[in-house]
Amino acid sequence: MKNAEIAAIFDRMADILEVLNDNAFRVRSYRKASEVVGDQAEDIAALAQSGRLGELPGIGAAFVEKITEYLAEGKISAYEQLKARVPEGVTEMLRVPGLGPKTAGLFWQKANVTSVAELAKAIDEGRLAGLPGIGAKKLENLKKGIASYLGGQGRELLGNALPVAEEIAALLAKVEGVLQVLPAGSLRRRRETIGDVDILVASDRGKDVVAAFVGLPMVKDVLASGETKGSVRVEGGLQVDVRVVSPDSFGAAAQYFTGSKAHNIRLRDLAISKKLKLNEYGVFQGEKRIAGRTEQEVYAALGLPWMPPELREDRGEIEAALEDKLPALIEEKDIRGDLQMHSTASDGGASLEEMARACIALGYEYMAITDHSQSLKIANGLTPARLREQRKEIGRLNKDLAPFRILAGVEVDILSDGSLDLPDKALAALDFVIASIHMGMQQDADRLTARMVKAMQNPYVCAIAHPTGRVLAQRDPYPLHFDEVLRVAKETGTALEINAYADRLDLNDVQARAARDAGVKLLIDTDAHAPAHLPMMRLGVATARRGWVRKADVLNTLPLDGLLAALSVKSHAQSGSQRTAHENPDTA
Ligand code: DGT
Ligand code: CA
Ligand code: CA
Ligand code: ZN
Repeated sequence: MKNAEIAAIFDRMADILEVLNDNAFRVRSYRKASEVVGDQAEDIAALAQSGRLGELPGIGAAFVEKITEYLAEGKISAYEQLKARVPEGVTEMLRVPGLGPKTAGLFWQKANVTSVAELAKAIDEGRLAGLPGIGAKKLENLKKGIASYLGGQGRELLGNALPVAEEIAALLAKVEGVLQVLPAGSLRRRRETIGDVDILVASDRGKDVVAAFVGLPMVKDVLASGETKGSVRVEGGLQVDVRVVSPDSFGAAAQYFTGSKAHNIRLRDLAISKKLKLNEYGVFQGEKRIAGRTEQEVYAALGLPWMPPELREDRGEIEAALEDKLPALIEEKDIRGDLQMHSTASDGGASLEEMARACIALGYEYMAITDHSQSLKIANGLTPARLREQRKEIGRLNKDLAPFRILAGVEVDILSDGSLDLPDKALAALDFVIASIHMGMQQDADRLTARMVKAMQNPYVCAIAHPTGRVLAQRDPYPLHFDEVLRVAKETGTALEINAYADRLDLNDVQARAARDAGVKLLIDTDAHAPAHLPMMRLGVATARRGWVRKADVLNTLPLDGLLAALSVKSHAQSGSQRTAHENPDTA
């Protein structure tokens, strides 16, 4: 169905006309046409075929011609001509939050600003102050808008978007006439960042649902409000779209609007190869709808099993499904403990006991406390003596909290030369050692990889924390020869962490999958610095699922004794082989 594409083009044409300061009626006619086409439940192509396009409100002969042209040629020449009249950078400026077409046109024509970069410069140089309607406050807001557009390109962290989406979904579920609510799009697929939130509602009372939605308390700006669609911005700038669909097509809409686009394109091709048609209203055989009410039904009509949204990226899931080889993904309930967190002993905000009680409240069987090591002075890292003190406290708490178990751990720094920040003797006394790089990240890939390899070769290092060091929207990953890291992790029996903290998610989905494929064991840990961070575990599990990770790939799904056995394998194996070598010098 081309409805959405055509609606988007008319909207962009209206934008460009407005930038060009064209007649306001003309601009409005394009906005109206965009809305009518976008809200149209029936396929525009079908309407065109039966000659009923002109019956749509606001769609006169000129629009009928443009739509017909698009359906036949895949483009609209009037749009191509309009685009040629405005520099591309000026149209791009419209994507800066808070910058509308009128203002963009003004900046272009009166100050010769033709890109986002030039806009930022012009504001800094004070060249825009004094233009009609442009006050200091407006410029201040534009600067913020530019920053948010450039950093993250306007995308929000999954960890921030998820609670907003869930709160809105819960409120919508209470609206009269609402039968089902589903946050779809990239959020349902649990991508690490979210462009906008797409929520689907099954109801026969579209207008009332949209009215209730745009009236919700967290709504800051209403961008659109129609018969079946509403679009708003909430506090913080996140855009949320709601679409209301009939219960008959809810499954098809869920499938379509969950995406990804790449996954959908593959499914559509599969449908075509079976002489079927797939769109957001259902699966059709000729005119007859053969599926649409549930996603299950839609996939089944295409000869596929239902598949978890996290897999829907066209990364081999369709091939796997056809061969009945989809992985059984890890689930949140499989997690039995959290093995990376900090307390007030280093840079955490809560005591060891508070963290432990919070873990118990989450239903965990164990946790590891992993405060920083001594070199990390800004984080008040622990010396061997302070670690010994902490172990006494752990012993006392373990008596009180049994059968819950606190593992004595540390997050030991990998120093610039690859040596560890604590002597082996201090590490040997602990239940769990996770090593990580916090300093010297500007080294080249050869040196960083060599440091990590050396750390993994230490028999007491159970795992590597946040292996690439990236922080979303703040810091790129440091360069590593990742294949070499995987090879040594596998060879030494060192686990790699999927750090679940919202702005880390490190390993990411693709790296987690590579690790799994290489047979490397994983851990999913929150790196919590307070009890409130512990629930971020779900973000790590989501990332693991996007990486096709199964329960058996993740060490902290094991019961306590299984975990302890797995953690000690490495030091035993290495001291074991040393012993063998010592007893049989010939084989050394
Ligand atoms: P985002 O918002 O950038 O994080 O990513 P999505 O995946 O939520 O993308 P969005 O919001 O543009 O669209 C929601 C879903 O709608 C998308 O995942 C798949 C579907 N969709 C959107 N545009 C197209 C399209 O042109 N073709 C097809 N087949 N599906 C589309
Ligand atoms: Ca989206
Ligand atoms: Ca969207
Ligand atoms: Zn760390």
